Order: sequence, then C-alpha cells, then structure tokens
Amino acid sequence: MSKTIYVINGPNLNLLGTREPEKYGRATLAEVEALCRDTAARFGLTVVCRQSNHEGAIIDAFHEAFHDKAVGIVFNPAGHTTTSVAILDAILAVGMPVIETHITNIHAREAFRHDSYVSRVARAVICGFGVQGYALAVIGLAAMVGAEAQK
Ligand code: CA2
Repeated sequence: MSKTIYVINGPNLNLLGTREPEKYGRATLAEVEALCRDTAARFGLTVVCRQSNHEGAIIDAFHEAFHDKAVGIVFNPAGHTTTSVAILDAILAVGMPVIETHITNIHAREAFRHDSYVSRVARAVICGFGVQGYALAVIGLAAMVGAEAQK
C-alpha cells in the first residue's frame, strides 16, 4: 500500500491565483495541489490536500493526518506562522515530519513575518521559491520518509 502525505494550507491561500499575483504567483490552489500530487506520484506517494481559513480546522487536519497514518506533512501556515502555539502543539502531537513551506521569502518581508513558531518544530523550512517550493518540499519529504523515485 502506498504511503500518504498531507498538504495543508492555511488562511487566504484559497485565493491563490486570483489576488496579488506579483507576490504569490498566478497558480491557483487547485494547480498547486495538482503539482504536489504529480510530484508525490514520482515517489509512489499519495497526497491528501486540506486548506482552511480557521485555526481549529487546520489543527483537525493535523489530527486527521495522524489517524490516517500519514508519513509527513507539507504545511504552509500562512498568517498563523508567527502566532499559533496551538498549531505548534499539534505538530508536536502528531510526531511526523512537517515541512514548513512559504511561497515568498518571509525573511525579506516585514519583521512581523520572521519569527515562526512553526519553524521551531518543523523538520525543514522552504521559502522564497514561489509555488515551486511545494514541489521541493514534497521531494525533500519523500527522501526523509524513504520513498524512492519510481522507475
Ligand atoms: O509566503 C507565504 O506562503 C506566506 O505563508 C503567505 C501568507 C503570509 O501571511 C506569510 O507571511 C507568508 C499570506 C497568505 C495569503 O494568501 C494569499 C494568496 C493569494 C492572494 C492573496 C493572499
């Protein structure tokens, strides 16, 4: 049976491709999720995608990943990055590798975006590659969980 990874996106990322393309690009969330599925398929991984504008629903998605026996999570916490101890606790609770992923280089932006709670507990962090960062995150996660490229 193939291993499953989750791709979880936080608040406002449902607007991808429709607003602020100069910052976040022109790809829609559906296209980003397809990029993740296609990239994961190269390693025989199955992807479950979740997005919510609500902190509790994001935490529920982490719990779902745990109950689903997922092997890891690609996570863009968006506006919760620097605010949510509850999400930090959820990452610790599920005990699986989380790859924090940001479309923009948060360190080149306003100071309030820099100090990520998620980074304290994420296994790795990717930012500034645009939506291609999601593909890089999936590839890195695949290596971490021992998923090999399919012939
Ligand atoms: O660069 C990223 O991926 C961010 O996580 C995006 C967040 C921002 O608060 C973080 O500092 C960095 C904002 C997400 C907003 O998403 C939108 C997408 C399209 C159009 C408008 C907003």
